[in-house]
Amino acid sequence: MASKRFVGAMAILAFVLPIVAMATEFTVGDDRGWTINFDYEAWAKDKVFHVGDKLVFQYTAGRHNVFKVNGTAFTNCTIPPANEAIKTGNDVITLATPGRKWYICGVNDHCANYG
Ligand SMILES: *[C@@H]1O[C@H](CO)[C@@H](O)[C@H](O)[C@H]1NC(C)=O
Ligand SMILES: *[C@@H]1O[C@H](CO)[C@@H](O)[C@H](O)[C@H]1NC(C)=O
Ligand SMILES: [Cu+2]
Repeated sequence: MASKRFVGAMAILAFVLPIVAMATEFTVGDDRGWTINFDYEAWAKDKVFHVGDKLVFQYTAGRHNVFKVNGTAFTNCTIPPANEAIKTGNDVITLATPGRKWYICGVNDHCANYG
C-alpha cells in the first residue's frame, strides 16, 4: 500500500531493539522538536532505539499532539479518539517493548502534511 504522506509529515516510526545497559533520551526532531515540515523519517533512520529509551516530543501545547498508533493507522494517518492524545507539549514516552512503534500528530492534516 503506497503511503499518502509527504516529506515533512508529523509521523515517526521507531524500530526498538532489546534492552541495553544505559537508556538514552531522544528529543524527537532534536532542536526543532515536534513540528510540521520536518523529516522525521530521516531523523529516525540513523538512530538505534532500545527498550528503556525515551522519546521526548517537545512542542507548544495545543499546536500539536502525539498519538501512539499501529502500522495501519500510521500508513493511513487514521487519528484515534481524542481522549487517547498525549498533549502536554513535553511528552516523554518510554519505549517499553521491542518492535516497531508508530507515533503521529493528530492536529489538522499534520500527519500527512498536505499543507
Ligand atoms: C490498528 O488500530 C485500529 C484502531 O485502533 C484497529 O481498528 C486496527 O484493527 C488495528 N490494526 C492492527 C493491524 O492491529
Ligand atoms: C488504508 O488506506 C488504504 C488505501 O487508501 C485502504 O485501502 C484501506 O482500507 C485503509 N485502511 C484503513 C484501516 O483505513
Ligand atoms: Cu502537529
